[in-house]
Amino acid sequence: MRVVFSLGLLIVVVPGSALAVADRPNIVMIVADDMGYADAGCQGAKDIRTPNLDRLAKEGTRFTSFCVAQPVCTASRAAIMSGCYPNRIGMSGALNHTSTIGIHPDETLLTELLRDIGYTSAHYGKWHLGTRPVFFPTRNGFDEWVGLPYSNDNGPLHPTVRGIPALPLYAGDKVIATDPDQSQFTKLFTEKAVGFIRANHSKPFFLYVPHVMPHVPIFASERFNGKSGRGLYGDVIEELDWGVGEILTALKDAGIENNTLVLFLSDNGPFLSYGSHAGSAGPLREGKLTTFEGGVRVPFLVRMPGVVPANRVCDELFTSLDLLPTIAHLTGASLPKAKIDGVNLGPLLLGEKNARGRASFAYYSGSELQAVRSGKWKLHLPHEYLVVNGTPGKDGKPANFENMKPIAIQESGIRGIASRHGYKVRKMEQSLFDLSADPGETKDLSAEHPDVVSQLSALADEFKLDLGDSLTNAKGNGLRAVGRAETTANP
Ligand SMILES: [Ca+2]
Repeated sequence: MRVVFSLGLLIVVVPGSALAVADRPNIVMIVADDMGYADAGCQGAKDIRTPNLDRLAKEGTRFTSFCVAQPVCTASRAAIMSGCYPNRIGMSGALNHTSTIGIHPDETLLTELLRDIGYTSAHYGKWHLGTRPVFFPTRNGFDEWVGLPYSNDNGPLHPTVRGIPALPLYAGDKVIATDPDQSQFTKLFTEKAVGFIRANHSKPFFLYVPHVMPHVPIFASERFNGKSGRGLYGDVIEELDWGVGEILTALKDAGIENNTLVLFLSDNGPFLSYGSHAGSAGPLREGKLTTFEGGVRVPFLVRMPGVVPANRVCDELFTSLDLLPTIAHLTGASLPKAKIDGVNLGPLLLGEKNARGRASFAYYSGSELQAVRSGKWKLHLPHEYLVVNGTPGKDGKPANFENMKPIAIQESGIRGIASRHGYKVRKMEQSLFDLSADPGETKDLSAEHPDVVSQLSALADEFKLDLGDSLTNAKGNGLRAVGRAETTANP
């Protein structure tokens, strides 16, 4: 089944029937980078003003158990765009300027599905699914893009790694600036987004705005600098919130407010080692780079007036894997031919009676299966994880900065990340948490509920068979190839 919207009325259309292009809803997806679960007023922040995000929550639905697929940039974005667990399609971690891999050309991304039914699309912000032009957004269904191929600390501003080349800002395949003034990023991508809406409001479009901020190093423009109650980090969030407001105004001015699905999310939790320059996961445990809720559970706000229920808070499990099939359902797009992991949560999004969230979720970190969730239960399998090494850092420096030596080589793996970002490695034993009563994952209930442990262990075994697990040497029958660049020359 698929649905079309007209003047706020929901019409169910039988599969395969023609859908007038003009009736298809526009999609605006705004993604913050490393914003924490509690970094907006509607999410509990007391010292950051986010009237526009709060407005999205009021005029739409705020999902309180929305998880991204993995707690780090590239992996998370791969899932958003493909509907697949990132390890299924060979994507993990965060690509950098030396990376020669990227999203495989055979993977069908959300943009390509929408393009096939007549959508125009643009990308303004950070891509991170391949840092060579052969993998860029314009080779993956976008009509245009302006932004960074990888993270904004992947340049001379990195606090601990030396010898990284200048940060390139691209428009299409062309570098239009190197080491640009990062205080202008939020403004730039917002202005581009607004211009795109003005130019394309008469036909269906997909506007993807994966902001560079608030990933370190953080910057706010002059207008926002020093204005919030939480230092520069708060300023940066308030500017992002302004950008959301500009986009909402542009939609209203173009007369397409009621025919546009607006989604706001973060790609992973806060980079806690950076202390005063990091966000907050609120009541959730840990942050970015971990499979605790603080790493993967993020703000998720969705608005489409008259279609997505307003002023609703929904605690059903929703993940970034589900965005592709859910958006496909709303727009009438086809699904990719290859297997995906996302579930169509259209009925839940639209507030249909008794509609539920997804049944289960696998928490992978790279190729390690670290935890599984079913209903309210989350079982951690034994794994290593990162905790901030001592006092969190400040002013752009990670924890333990005074004891770090600048390094030239980016060592991979958990210890490499720990050494350059101020973390240390800890061991997690098998533990069972009731997320409905204990979202902070503090009380291990495995001794009280051996039956639940055994059910979730069986679920973990199913994931291992399909997607593998490097912790137990499970190979994974469903893993697909990673894209490899045609050239290893620098872009
Ligand atoms: Ca991120």
